[in-house]
Amino acid sequence: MAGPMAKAKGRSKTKSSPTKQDSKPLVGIAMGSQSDWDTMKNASDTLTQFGVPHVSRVMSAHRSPSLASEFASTAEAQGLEVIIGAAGGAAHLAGVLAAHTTLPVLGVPMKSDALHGLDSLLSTVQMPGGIPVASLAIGKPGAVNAALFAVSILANSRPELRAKLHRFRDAQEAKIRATVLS
Ligand code: RP5
Repeated sequence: MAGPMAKAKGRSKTKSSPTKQDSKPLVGIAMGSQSDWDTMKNASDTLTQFGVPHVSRVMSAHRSPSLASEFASTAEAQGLEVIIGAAGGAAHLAGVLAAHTTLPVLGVPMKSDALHGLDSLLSTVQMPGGIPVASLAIGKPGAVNAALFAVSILANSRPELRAKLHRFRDAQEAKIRATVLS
């Protein structure tokens, strides 16, 4: 199926990749609406950059609650190790996903029309004690950072992925050091 409805990407093509042996997705990217895909594609692209297999799905905590609970409650058995949950408005998707799994859930608040994402941020970050959601920044920076955070979690047991993260940071710093203002 095309688009974000069921999109598995990022399988390694190189022998040395830490994820070569993992044919199944390691990260699940869930978003509340297809309208979130423009933003969440940045998370998918970042995971692809690191060669991390992942799947992107649309599911809603309020429009398709059974799909969201089924996705989260079967995620571990499916081989997923991290879930990214993105939603806007009264953004309870990440919290609902976290309620159905003990896998780490990273929440990305979407920028909303009415309150520019402040509603999404507070809905995602203000989880009552007992069910954690790690919340990232609103919008694209949060989407990119959620993917980087997922990579860093996966890197705990994949040294080659850790090395890729170091190379990523080094390149980022080199770019800043090379910046010349005219
Ligand atoms: C949330 O409502 C979604 O995550 C999205 O950010 C927001 C608006 O959804 P649409 O009305 O564009 O489908 O559930």
